[in-house]
Amino acid sequence: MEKMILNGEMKDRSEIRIDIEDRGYQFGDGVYEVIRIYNGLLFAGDMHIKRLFQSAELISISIPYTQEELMEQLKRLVKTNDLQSGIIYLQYTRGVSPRSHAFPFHQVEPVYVAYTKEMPAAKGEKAAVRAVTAEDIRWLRCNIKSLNLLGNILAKEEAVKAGCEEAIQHRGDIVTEGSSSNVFIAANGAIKTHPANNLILNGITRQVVLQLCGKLEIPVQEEAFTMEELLKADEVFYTSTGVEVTGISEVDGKIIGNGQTGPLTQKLQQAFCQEIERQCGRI
Ligand code: DCS
Repeated sequence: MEKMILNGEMKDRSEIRIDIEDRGYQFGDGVYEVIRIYNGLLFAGDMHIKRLFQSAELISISIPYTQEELMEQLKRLVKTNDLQSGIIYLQYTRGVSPRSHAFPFHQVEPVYVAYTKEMPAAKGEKAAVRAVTAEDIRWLRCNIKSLNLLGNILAKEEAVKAGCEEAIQHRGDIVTEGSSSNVFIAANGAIKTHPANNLILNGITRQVVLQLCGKLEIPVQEEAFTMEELLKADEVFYTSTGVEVTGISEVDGKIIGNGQTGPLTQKLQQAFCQEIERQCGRI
């Protein structure tokens, strides 16, 4: 039986009860992370845990562990569940308190849940996918990995309705990010992606890809780009813990490049695979 963590304790799913007045349930008042596991090891685990602490701090939730303690718990969970390939999902909510918008008057303990899910590691070449564009209707603190995902969900639904994999969001003319991913373009041998400010989530995969661009000496600009640049780009790709580095073949029906994963994207996919291998061993 797979175990989960509730507030630091390992439990069976059937033992876990979440209160109706958990502020995560009623308000989406909490933060989360999704961490990939390859060969039973956390990929970029430190970066994810650091971001979790940052997100929590930005909404004044205090996590009662050190980053090292939390990491040890997650490693133990993966080991207990004998997970080789998959993800850890974890979330922290502000806790349980009678429903009222204001923070609980009396200090309450945050509620922390973590569980694992199997997901096969993609082997071999990944096919490029189709995307649509969608107006970015989210709030102005997208740098916080908040449980509040309504804007993201509505954008993803636009993609699903169009038979596409992802929705590329834009504020007016400026491309921000995917509904659950970061978006990059390549034009004239250089790469562009939205700067890590309050308008996007600074993806861990994004950060790894930027480091890899540095190593490979691929020119990269963390600079906002327009819808026109997106549609005219030589290559478009998107990144996340789930999709890793994946090419985009078509945006709103317009073919990008030759409609297949472009050469710079391929180069980064290979480098990303090597980075997985470096951290977690061969997959
Ligand atoms: N932008 C948004 C809005 C996201 O939700 C995510 C990840 C990313 C970017 C990419 O971040 P990572 O590279 O750190 O994954 N979303 C997670 C999610 O909700 N499921 O899987 C990943």
